[in-house]
Amino acid sequence: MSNKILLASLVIMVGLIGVMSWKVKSASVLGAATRGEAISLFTNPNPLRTGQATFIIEVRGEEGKLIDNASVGFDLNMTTMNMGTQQGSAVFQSKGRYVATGNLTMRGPWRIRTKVTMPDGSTKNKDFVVNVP
Ligand SMILES: [Cu+2]
Repeated sequence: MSNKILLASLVIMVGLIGVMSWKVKSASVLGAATRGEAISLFTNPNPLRTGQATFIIEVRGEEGKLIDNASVGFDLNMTTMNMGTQQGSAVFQSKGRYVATGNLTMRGPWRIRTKVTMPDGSTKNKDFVVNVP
């Protein structure tokens, strides 16, 4: 094999590995995980199904630091019709994660609205739309 072909194959392999690792990182997180302040949502089960579901809300502050002393409120309803709003406070678990539960009584699109009060008193809201197949 010539050096040029070897070099070309190496470049392609490194490129492929880069694309693959990017896909793995972005697979399970709903909502952008950025280096700065961010609210992310994980669900259990994933994918969702009708019935009880657990919503894990992860809160990051500046420079992506996990925030343990926030206060996290949520409400839950369908986007396409009013099913009655389920709401409450998510309970702190660990490492910037707060847990809420809800009852997904129907298939279709549901909106989880989060209301986060950071330790410094500033507030951040973020909505997530999830589908129950
Ligand atoms: Cu409905």
